[in-house]
Amino acid sequence: MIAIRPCSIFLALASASWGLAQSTTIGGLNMDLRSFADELVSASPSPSSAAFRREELNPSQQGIVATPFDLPAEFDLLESTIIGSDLTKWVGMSQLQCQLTLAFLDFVPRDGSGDDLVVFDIGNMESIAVEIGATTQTYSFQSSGTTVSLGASTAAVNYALIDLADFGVLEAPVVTLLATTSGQLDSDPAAVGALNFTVSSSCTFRNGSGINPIGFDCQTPPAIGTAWNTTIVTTSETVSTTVLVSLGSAQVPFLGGEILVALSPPPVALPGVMGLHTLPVPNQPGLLGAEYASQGFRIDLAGGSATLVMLNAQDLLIGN
Ligand SMILES: [Ca+2]
Ligand SMILES: [Ca+2]
Ligand SMILES: [Ca+2]
Repeated sequence: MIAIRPCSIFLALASASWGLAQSTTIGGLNMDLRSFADELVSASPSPSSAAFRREELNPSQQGIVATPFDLPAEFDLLESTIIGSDLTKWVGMSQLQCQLTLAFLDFVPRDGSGDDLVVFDIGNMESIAVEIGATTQTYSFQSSGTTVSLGASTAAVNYALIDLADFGVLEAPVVTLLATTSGQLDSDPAAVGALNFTVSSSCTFRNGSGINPIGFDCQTPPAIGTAWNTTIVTTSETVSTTVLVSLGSAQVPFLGGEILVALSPPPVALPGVMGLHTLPVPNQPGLLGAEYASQGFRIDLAGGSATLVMLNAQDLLIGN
């Protein structure tokens, strides 16, 4: 029988949230790595036209290496350069017609308090135009006061801070960057990230080797300020059910099944009645993006003996 610790779930959730998030600090901005753009939707003109240049820090020399895009993988190279949080690679937008349209898939920029979005630029401080919805605004880059390093090379990091209120939108899942200059003094965006964001809460089915019966599900997703409701399928022999929530996942053989949540630190048990367990998720923005593992358990009484039935797991992403 596994030990169930009825300690404070709120406390455990709240204290665990920051430990899990992977973040980076750039120019005083602390950013979750998942808050950066995830996909290059389109680039115009064609990257193979050499209007774009892929540039990256050379680890062994001072200065940069400039690499023109070449067929056939130019779009993918452009995407890997602008997507994510890596500032050691950036895109030179050398013609006025240059446009990059980016999509945010997991952490979607939203209009919160103050600035909501940041565009990082490398080297000289030029300007960039940003199109969101039907509105285009132009920003001059400002110094972040920091540099990015790779080996012996360093480059200045600049940024433009963007308030979605200036675009009249509540969310910006798609953002387009447009060059404002042409020639050598081109803008050099390296990354685009969200400072305020929406996260879609989700439950993701997981079942280790598949030996555990399936019978644990989410009725509602784990969103802050709401009740996260779960269900466990019971039988006529079931005498009790339990849901355990843990900081991490596991796959440990136990009593003919598998424990799918990490047991250290100890998981917490959700309150509830048989088959229905609920957790009120605190309305704390700091929980956004926190990830947990959960698993359903059942005790069945057959022929006078109790059997612990380990069910599938659900991996949780706390959203809003
Ligand atoms: Ca992202
Ligand atoms: Ca705002
Ligand atoms: Ca620049």
